[in-house]
Amino acid sequence: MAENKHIERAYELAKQKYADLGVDTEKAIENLSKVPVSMHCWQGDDVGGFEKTGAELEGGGIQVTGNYPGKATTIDQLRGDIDMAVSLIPGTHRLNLHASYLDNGGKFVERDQIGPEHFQSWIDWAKQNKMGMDFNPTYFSHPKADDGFTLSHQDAGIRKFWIDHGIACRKIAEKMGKELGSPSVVNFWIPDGYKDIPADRKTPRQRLAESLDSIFSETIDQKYVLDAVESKLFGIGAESYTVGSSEFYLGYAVSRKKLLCLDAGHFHPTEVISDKITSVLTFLDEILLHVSRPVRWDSDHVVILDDELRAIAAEIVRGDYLNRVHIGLDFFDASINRIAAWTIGMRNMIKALLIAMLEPTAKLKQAEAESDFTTRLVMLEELKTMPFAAVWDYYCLKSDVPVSVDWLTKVKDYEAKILSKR
Ligand code: RNT
Ligand code: ZN
Repeated sequence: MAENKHIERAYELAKQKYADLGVDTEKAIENLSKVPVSMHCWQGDDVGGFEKTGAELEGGGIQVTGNYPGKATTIDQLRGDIDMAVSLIPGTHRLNLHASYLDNGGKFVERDQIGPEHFQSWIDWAKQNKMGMDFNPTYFSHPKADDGFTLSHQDAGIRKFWIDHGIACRKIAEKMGKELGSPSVVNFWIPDGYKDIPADRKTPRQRLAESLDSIFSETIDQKYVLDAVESKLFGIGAESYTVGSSEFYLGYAVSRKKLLCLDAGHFHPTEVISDKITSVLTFLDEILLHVSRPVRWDSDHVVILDDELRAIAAEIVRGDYLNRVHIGLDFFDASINRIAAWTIGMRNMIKALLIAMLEPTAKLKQAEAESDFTTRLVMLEELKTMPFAAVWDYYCLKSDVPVSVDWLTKVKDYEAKILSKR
């Protein structure tokens, strides 16, 4: 247990050290507290959802590995787990829900039939928790997605089913946006693609563009809904061709004025999304990030404080993009305690933003403008060992959440009392 007076003393020393660099730690903390991160519901139950009782991932599209005990199998359990995680994370954040997490009162509802009524209990719950909500149509784990195609399917009936699902999801999100007072980002990701080399790469892409246009044909006020489209490089079972590639959705987003979603795991292994932020924001008003961690492939490991996470945060802050970049997390690890997974990822994202806000960016840019690359490199290296941890601990203390590793004690306790009884 870290003692408060030690945390405060360490903070005062750090504050002085940052002030010497021209950085105001109080200001950084204040700015940080205003940045919402959208926490993905699907880490809590391995992307199972509540369409049927005891739902597991079926069919292709997404892979989760691990069988750590205690996963949430009911809506109440998932909400309890989210509450627990949120109590360990400083700041006010958002909940990112998938359509398959509907509250259908135990009676199966097909995806093209869902409506705001199936999400009212989530909206009420989010309101109580002072969280905004983001939303996702679910284009996987469904018999009509079994052959690997949804919105670009060659069968018009199947396409229609998935178009109707997309339309229903925007209506649901509109209700969320209206009731919760901030726009709900609705992210479209589909798994469509071929395992082996296609003979026709063109037609599915034309069909996808048409399907998306049908979904978006109704204008919904951007005060309530922001549509996003997420590209991908490949998937398991779709190694040779992905209909919704990066170029496809970049073109779509620019031409239709949609948000582009950049998922950290959806590019070639040496490509990083941190370098894409300034590029796409030259042409788009807003984007969505799926902050994830690919390990050799799109493995969706828990987000850690690595160089790329720091670079993502630095790009957002340096570019003054906090109002144009919606930060969401996207990972699912079923091999460790799921509440810990959320907490690690969320705290790291926020910590990376803090580190970015503690950077004397103007000084770095000045060195660069003067072509003094020596100073630029020296400063960037020195910044790595600045005492940001003291500012972070102080921020946690002031936000009434556990400091340092103390949060793990609470998770272990919750595991013993609740998770292990499931
Ligand atoms: C899949 C995409 C997508 C999903 C979520 C559950 O590769 O990253 O964002 O992870 O919709
Ligand atoms: Zn994603």
